[in-house]
Amino acid sequence: MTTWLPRLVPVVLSVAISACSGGAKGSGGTAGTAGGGTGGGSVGGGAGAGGNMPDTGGATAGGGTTGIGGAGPGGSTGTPSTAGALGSTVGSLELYGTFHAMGVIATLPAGTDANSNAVANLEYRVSGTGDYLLGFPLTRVAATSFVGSLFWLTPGTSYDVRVRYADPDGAPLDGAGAGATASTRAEISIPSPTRTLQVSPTGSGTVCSAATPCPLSQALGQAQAGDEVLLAAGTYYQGEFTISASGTAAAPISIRGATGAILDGSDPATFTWTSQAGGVFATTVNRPDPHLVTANGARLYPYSDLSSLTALSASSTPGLFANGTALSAHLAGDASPTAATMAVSRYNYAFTLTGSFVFIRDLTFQNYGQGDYAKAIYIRDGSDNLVQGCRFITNDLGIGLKGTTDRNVIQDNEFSDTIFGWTWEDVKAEGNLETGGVRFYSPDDGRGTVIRRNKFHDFFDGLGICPTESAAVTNETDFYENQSYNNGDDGIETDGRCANVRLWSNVFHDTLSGISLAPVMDGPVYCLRNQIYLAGAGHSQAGYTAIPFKFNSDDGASGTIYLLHNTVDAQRAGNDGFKILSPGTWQLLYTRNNVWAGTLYAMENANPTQPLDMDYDDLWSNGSDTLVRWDGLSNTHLAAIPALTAATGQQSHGLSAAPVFTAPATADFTPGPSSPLIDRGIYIPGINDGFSGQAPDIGAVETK
Ligand SMILES: [Ca+2]
Ligand SMILES: [Ca+2]
Ligand SMILES: [Ca+2]
Repeated sequence: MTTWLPRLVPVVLSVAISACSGGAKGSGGTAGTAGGGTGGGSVGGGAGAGGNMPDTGGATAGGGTTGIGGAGPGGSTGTPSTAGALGSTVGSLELYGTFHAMGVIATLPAGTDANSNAVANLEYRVSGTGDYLLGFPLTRVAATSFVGSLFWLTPGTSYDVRVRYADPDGAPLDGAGAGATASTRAEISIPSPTRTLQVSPTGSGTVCSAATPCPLSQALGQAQAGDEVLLAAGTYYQGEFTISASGTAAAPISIRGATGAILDGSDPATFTWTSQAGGVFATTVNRPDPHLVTANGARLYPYSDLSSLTALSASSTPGLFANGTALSAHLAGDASPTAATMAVSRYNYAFTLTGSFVFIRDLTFQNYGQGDYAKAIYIRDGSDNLVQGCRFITNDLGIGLKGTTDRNVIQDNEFSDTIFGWTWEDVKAEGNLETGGVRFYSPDDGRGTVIRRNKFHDFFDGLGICPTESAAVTNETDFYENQSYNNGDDGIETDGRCANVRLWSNVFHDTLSGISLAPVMDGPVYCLRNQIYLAGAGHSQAGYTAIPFKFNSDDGASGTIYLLHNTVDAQRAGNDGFKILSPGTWQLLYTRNNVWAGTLYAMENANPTQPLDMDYDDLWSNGSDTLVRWDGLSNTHLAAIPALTAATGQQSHGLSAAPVFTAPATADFTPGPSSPLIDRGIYIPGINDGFSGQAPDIGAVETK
């Protein structure tokens, strides 16, 4: 899979950049020419957006360029700002760097922009190196508060950042701003341990050497900063370890598995199963409330009473009923559990981390599912921890985070369950199995979580990355280069308190919905260069179809959502490329340079009262109905882009053409040589700098 992560080249070409062409609509889809910048400039102007735009397009500050559109970049660098020094300093600026991004939070003194019509433009450079480049403008989130992000930064690098206000009311705010300098986060380095504590499943004593390994509990108790706890191969039927010690950046506490090291939350005891009426078998377990029981590796549906279990009332799904230590199971074909490989959860969790700089690597976690809120790893007020290279197989939850949890990194892991085949309604009725691989409990006031290069599959929701509540001003969560597939509801939920949350270059397939933003409270949330195909999967009795991006919610209002350079290819028959359902309210849904390829409609909008600003997208469907269906119009069926634009004001530079991907059947969504997507997008500063050819390509992948 091609991922697209342009790097800022800290060399600024001396290119003449014309000022933004104001609020005028750009010309016919050429989005700036390389090295010159003539087109575009159309994304401001508040088209259909009810004044919520972060940019107003027409405003210029001190002769410089503003707005999201405008001049094209020169060569492979970003576009230099031509605005010169800030007029004066106003307000304050907070920066928060992650590896490849940086949150920017700008605050004005109360009353500075009483009519709330100023915009906050963003400029940045590698510290001390030449001209400032244009970033993506900030989003107003309150009367005096703006939030934005820088993308594609280099880890461990200092950046000068400044916000420059453009206020149509002129002085004193217009041309003024604030600057600050901060570094992105350096990549994690894992130093060699100062001491290795060797552990085995049958270890004993306190020595913890290779010759005489100790129990896991002993090594964890001894571990201090710089130590590594090394688990030899084997299955550890253990759990509920709380690790309160902390390492340091230079000397973390490492907990690492040798190949074949498995932490298993199930009870290794052999249970005696007694046949009951109706194909049910019963036993007594050693610890009450085993929520998670598997038979031959497949999770049993947790029925709420014996009669439901006997009848297998959840779509005939094999199941369990637990009542204290009394456990009943009903397998397929009324088979006896004695003839199956059974796993009965005994532990609620493997590790709880309350400290910092604990690095957990290369371990398998399975069968943690006893009691309420079970999870394999619980990060509780712990920061700067790392979970890397681990395999999470059938736990109630892989990793849960709660409290003050800053800068935890979850990377290169695989999370899975076995419930993709269950019906949507049965999972909803059960109520506790929508968790997936990673979840933030509420409240989570931390910032800077990075979740990257993981796989999430065979869940209901792949994972969720926004807590319901957070006291932090922004989350600063990055989710990128992950894969989420075979999930019966959402590939990922960002539902909740979600401000400065960035999702890029992820792949979602064979899920019902791809990315759920329902709602994303406060915002902004950025979805960039994600690929969503074969949505509409799953097993719903109601016959739900694909919602590649989900906005509908009755749980509250979303902030501003940016969908830029995503590719949706429905592929599965009878599904839309883009679908807005009701109810739901949001500040603004802003889309540019996306492919919405459906097999029913390219796009449906069943919630037309909410503010949209959509342009430069490719709308395509090979279905037999019209291109677009849009509620609230005298003719809800629109056959082509001009009719859509005339009726709704959207997509005035939109494209409707078969995308001609290189090999969509094998998930290569690179535009083919004859693709109409090539050079058809609009330049967006801070987002698609460094494009090839004459302009950015529409969709997730830029041709080289
Ligand atoms: Ca003003
Ligand atoms: Ca969901
Ligand atoms: Ca191009």
